[in-house]
Amino acid sequence: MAGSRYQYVKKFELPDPILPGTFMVLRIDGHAFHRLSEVHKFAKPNDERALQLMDHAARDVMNEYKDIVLAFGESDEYSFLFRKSTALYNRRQAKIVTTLTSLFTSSYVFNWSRYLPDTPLEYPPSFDGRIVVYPSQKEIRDYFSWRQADTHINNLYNTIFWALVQQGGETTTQAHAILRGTVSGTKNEMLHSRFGINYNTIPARYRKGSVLVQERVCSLCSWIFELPPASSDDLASTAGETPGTPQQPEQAPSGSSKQKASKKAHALTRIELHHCDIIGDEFWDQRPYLLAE
Ligand code: DGT
Ligand code: MG
Ligand code: MG
Ligand code: MG
Ligand code: MG
Repeated sequence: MAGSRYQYVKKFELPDPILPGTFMVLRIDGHAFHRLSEVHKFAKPNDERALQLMDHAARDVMNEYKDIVLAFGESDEYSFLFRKSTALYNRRQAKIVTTLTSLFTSSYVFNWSRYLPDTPLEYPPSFDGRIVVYPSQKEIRDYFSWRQADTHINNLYNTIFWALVQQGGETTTQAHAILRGTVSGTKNEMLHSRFGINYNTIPARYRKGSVLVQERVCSLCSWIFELPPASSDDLASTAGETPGTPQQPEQAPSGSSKQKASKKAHALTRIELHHCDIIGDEFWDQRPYLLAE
């Protein structure tokens, strides 16, 4: 079809491909969640409902985009790892970042009332998104180690900080002053001696963050454990954390026939939520497919 004389402006839209043969990580982070958490009175230091809502939104993204093999969440952020050879949207950067960040955001809003039923959403939350590419497995391991180490550092600080304020009667200024320059051993000891808290008994969700992983399930195992019949390659498991319901409703499988055809080649998978260590080798050694070519 011949275009109008205005069509030349289309040429100003430049391609923005992501380098082939590299690992892509998409990190989504809540915009100004300092304010969102204050306005909606999130529990300090950790609000389990808000964290579960984040997990739900991330799971929705993974159910829709099967090329995401792993996701890690903490606080108001989630990182998504794509399988190395993904051809999602021909690896167009803006298309991937905007579509997935938008889906995450709408799921967060859509499911808000399930997790915070007594807290009306006061204004529309938003998230930023960025893709970083990494050349090899080493950087991917280090990336996820970096995020999980961050979870630990922040959680330890926030736990002792809010114990000092909420139970110790310190002002926030005093609490900051008390903690200034302390190493983690001192913080652990202070938690124990002053508040009787053993850091290691704090829920793993807060200490380790959330790990959503596309686990491989063989069809024999799924038969033994009476999982749904293997008519689809993806069981789209949504083992639930929704308050009041043991299981989230099954997600509609993603649509295009192209995606369906490519799924045929995959093993049975289900998305599972863990709060486990991802810094050591064990997690990765058990799942070599996460970093496969
Ligand atoms: P940004 O990302 O530059 O737009 O700004 P913020 O305010 O989102 O800052 P960020 O992402 O560095 O820090 C996350 C904020 O979210 C931080 O102020 C604490 C808050 N937040 C996240 N999870 C929780 C929670 O479970 N409970 C409470 N009380 N606050 C939380
Ligand atoms: Mg930020
Ligand atoms: Mg933020
Ligand atoms: Mg953040
Ligand atoms: Mg369009």
